[in-house]
Amino acid sequence: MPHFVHAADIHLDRSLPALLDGRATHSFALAPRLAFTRLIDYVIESDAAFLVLAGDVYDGAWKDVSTGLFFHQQVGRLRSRGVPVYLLHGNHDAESAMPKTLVPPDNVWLFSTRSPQSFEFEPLHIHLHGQSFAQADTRENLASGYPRPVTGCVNIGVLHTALAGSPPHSPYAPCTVEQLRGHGYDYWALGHVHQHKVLGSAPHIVFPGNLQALHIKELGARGAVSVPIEDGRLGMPEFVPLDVLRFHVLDLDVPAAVQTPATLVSEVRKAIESACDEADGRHLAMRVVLRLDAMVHPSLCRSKAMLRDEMAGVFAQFEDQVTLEDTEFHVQPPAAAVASGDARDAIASLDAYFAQAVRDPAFMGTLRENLQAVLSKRKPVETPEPTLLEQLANDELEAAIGDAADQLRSRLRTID
Ligand SMILES: [Mn+2]
Repeated sequence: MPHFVHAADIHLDRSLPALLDGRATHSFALAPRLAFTRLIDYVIESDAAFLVLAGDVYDGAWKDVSTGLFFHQQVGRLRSRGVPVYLLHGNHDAESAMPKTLVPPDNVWLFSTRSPQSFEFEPLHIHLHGQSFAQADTRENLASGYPRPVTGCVNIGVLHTALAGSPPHSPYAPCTVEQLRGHGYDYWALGHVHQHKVLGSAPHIVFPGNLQALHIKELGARGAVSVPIEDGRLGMPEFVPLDVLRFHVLDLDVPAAVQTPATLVSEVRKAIESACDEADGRHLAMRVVLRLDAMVHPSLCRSKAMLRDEMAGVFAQFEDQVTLEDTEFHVQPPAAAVASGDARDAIASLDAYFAQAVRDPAFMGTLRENLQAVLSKRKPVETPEPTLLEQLANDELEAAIGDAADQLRSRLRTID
């Protein structure tokens, strides 16, 4: 069955988080390019009639011309097969944001920035209407200027927009779903919002989401949308995952029975295995969130540096499937109210003492002075997490006092 493919927000050559750099084995830096190659493969293999790109194909000004050459190579694979590409520029690749460009291949139909422009995919009498961004910061309602639908034909509106506001996305080219619904088109091929969303079926109003997730806040599968064309009408859009790397948060509420690094590692290993089973063969960049309770897990809470090393140790075993993006700790401090008798008094007065200490300039001044003697003799050491001494040397006294308080609390608990 004939169909077309709608994608957006490819952000070619956006560098993925620094945390993932230097792990060349997984080519993270190339993930947006690899996903775009997959998109073109899909267009070819599924024999799509045409491809619509609804903005932010580029992440901004090219570092060098290789970004543009890559795009040409890929759409060139469609050119030789007679497949047109309808291309719209959004805020990231607005005319003003792109000091250098190349003349596009002749199968690419680029929507004008000056006024709405329409193209016809003649074999199926499908009309596409769109306007590219001249400036990144486009605040006018572009859709209101789009032409009326061509009667008796399928009409597709191509638009980069945040609709009536879609935080955290900037409120560009604002418009409402009601406005789009009332415009008379059959399909709105939207871009800008990175989460895949279908906002209606008559007409279809669709954000394909970004083709490749770019950071830990963009979880789950990413891809494009395939839209069937049946007897001069459009069928139900179908999401097609085309990403090469997925972000995942492994949020572990550590059970009370887990008391040693060995049992914790075994829990984490199981969680990694089940996440991999659901990843559809994609490499995962995973953030581990360990939720611990200082009362329940006193020995595990004693050293975050040790836990960090253990997490790195587990993930190293899954090198070809998973990469550790970061480890986060949420330690529930022992509340004074939960302790009993002397322990409760001791914890309560400890809490009061520490709370007062950080607010007392005289105390902090004396502490800083006394520490100078020790710190001036220390040799700097490289550790993934600042040690107490490093924190002190960096004048992070408050953080150091907080950590010291946590340690004292968990020790109070163990002698209880
Ligand atoms: Mn955008």
